[in-house]
Amino acid sequence: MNRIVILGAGESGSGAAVLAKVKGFETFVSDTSAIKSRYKTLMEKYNIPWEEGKHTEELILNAGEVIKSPGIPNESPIILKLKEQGTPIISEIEFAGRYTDAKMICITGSNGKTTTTSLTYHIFKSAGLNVGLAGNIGKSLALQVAEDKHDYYIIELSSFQLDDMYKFRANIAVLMNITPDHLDRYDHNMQNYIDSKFRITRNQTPEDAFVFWNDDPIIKQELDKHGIHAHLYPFSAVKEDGAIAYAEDRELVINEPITFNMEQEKLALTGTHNLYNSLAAGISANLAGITKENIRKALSDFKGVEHRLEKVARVRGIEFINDSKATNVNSCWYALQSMTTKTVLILGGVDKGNDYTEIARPVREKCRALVFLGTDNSKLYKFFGGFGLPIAGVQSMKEAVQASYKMAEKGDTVLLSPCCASFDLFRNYEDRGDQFKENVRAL
Ligand code: UMA
Ligand code: ADP
Repeated sequence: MNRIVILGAGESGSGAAVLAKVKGFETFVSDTSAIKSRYKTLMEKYNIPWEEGKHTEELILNAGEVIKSPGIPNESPIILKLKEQGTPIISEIEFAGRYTDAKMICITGSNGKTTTTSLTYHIFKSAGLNVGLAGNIGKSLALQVAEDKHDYYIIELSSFQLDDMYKFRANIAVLMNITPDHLDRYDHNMQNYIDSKFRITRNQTPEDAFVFWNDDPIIKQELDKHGIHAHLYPFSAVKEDGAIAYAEDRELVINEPITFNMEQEKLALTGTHNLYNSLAAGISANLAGITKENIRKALSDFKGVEHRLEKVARVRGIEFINDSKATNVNSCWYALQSMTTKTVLILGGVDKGNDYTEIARPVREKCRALVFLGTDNSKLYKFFGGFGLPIAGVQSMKEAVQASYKMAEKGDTVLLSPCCASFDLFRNYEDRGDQFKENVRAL
């Protein structure tokens, strides 16, 4: 048990390594690719041995426990070998949870995680609390537990991170929604993905809180199947049975644990999906005892998150919006839902088994034209080809921006909300969004 091996030396692995080392474990890190220099520097600072370009079995199979980076699939040969010999495999978050008494506010869901996590963090931070931001948002929890020490952590959790969590307990667990995503990692079985999301409620006690969207059909159907002990805080866009928070008469209302209300118009984030995000963040802050004044102020002065319905510029009366983070169909549905003008939609990329039926109606109702941006646009042509809309098929962001600009009319919006991953033409969704912004600014 005294030897801990960490697989993957990215953000989570390097942070876990530092924590393992400072807690006195014999620590070893192994990565199949070249390790980024900032993570090498961090490990060297703590004298942690590592290897790159391979997973050497003799150095890994003798571990008492293995911490696996979330990007490593369960089917990878080294993981299969470790499982076969019964070595416990945990996530960085599980490991970090053992070494802190801080209050854990954990946020998961298929969409809205990063926005809700950032907004919740903003409220806690603005209220003057000693709070850390961690998890799938890009910051290792383990490193903060080793180096920073906070009283609260606002943690974004992906299903991959939840998969390797066993004893971790969220004081406040937030489940935004469940729609198909990452099914390639779940044997194309939706139930596996759903079970993974519900792991956020594991180990919760009646003193803990489970905050969730009351109108999500999957959450509704699954709620009774997971032995949840936490106190329930369901929210909805409208006042309805069961919901303790909602919008009513242009006000955002939270009834528990302390009554709270504010004018909906004052919310920094707009659109129905962002109402959900504001409700979830508001409930969590309310549960933590943050004053109404502080919650109101922070919900209204939040600056938003890059690449999520981000206004880029208005060029000759055409508004350009960057929603590059919309990497699945459901998030694009919400983006279209919040459009108030005719829209030229740019979509496409690496399709994760998408079913575009969900956005057929808003596309017919709101779109003036479509731009398909991907190395293989055939599935998009097949689905949308008969809609009677002008279509441009392109293979670079420059062409996409130019084609959309040409097809849009004054007063329209050009929306990049791709429904797909970005890896065919871009490094990642940030690169895709950045290239969009550069090309818009160059018009
Ligand atoms: N690797 C191996 N062996 C393998 C496969 C990969 O050693 O068989 C190595 C890679 O070479 C790489 C390292 O593992 O160096 C990367 O691990 P990782 O992909 O798990 O990435 P981290 O840098 O540790 O970042 C992870 C999350 N990444 C993923 O889940 C893919 C980050 O979420 C998260 O911010 C970070 O931990 C801290 O918690 C990113 C993400 O894309 C933002 N998440 C997905 C999403 O939001 O859709 C789930
Ligand atoms: P995640 O971290 O879960 O990917 P983000 O907050 O980054 O979520 O938002 C990703 C995209 O999902 C945004 O571009 C937006 O269009 C959409 N979105 C945001 N919040 C929600 C929500 N509560 N429900 C559905 N879609 C949402």
